[in-house]
Amino acid sequence: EAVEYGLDAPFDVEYHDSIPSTNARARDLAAGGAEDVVVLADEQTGGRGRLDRDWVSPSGGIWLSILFRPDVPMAHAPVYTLAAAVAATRAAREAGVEATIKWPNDVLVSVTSAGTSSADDDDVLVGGEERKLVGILTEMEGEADRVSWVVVGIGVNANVDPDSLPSEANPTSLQAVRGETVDRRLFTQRLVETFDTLRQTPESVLDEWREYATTLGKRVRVETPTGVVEGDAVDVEFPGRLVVETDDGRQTVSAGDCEHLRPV
Ligand code: BTX
Repeated sequence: EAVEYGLDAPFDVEYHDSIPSTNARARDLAAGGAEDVVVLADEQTGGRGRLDRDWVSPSGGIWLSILFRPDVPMAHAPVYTLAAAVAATRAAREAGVEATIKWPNDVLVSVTSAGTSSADDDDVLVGGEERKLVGILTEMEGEADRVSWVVVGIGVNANVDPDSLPSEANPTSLQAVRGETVDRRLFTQRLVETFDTLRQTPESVLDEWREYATTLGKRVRVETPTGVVEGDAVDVEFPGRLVVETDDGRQTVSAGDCEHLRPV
């Protein structure tokens, strides 16, 4: 299976049939001095989401972490989360799945568009809902003026049964939406290739991000460690802050400070 994942991108590839977490493995590799590595797994037994939440990662998904060492200050690192969301969304759309981005790090599919390609799916009956296709977890270490390493973890529900994922998260998968399996090698190739381009031109990430975003133009309520920000989400600004027009004026929220965002 490892051979299946030879990537045509400037990264070494490390493939595991099963591993606790590709992010944890990539962090270990970073501590050992490695750079430009993609860690891939068919299954994770201890996958992690943000804020130490679990990420359920059965066999058939695309669970990967990209380790690299960009020459940027720590404060710029959130842009790589947005870059990963753009790369995953572009790859999903190429696979026929109309994915959209919910700030800061969720890639979703709305049931309506899912319904067109799997009309006999029960999911269609739910109506108007957005389901989670991809999760992204970015971790980093370094000094304020320069990161030492960044690990971008991307979890794509590829060929997995959404019923095997936590139902409260409203999960879906590429397979469920398409009604057939997706070529994981090809999807991974496109995803990593796009990410590789975007990481070199971070200033180009936001335009494509805005194109795919569902959050902009909506009224939102964002929970942060310092309180709730509620208002109209009007824009995203570098390196990933959401601009919210509140009753008390314009406020920005950093991607890392978002504990929960919901439309209101
Ligand atoms: P998050 O904190 O935004 O989302 C975590 C929440 O998503 C969980 O609390 C659960 O409700 C829900 N959830 C868990 N598993 C799934 C799933 N497979 N599909 C949909 N919803 C789910 C998102 O965190 C960041 C996830 C990053 C995962 C990648 S996979 C490769 C790398 N290794 C690793 O351990 N994490 C990253």
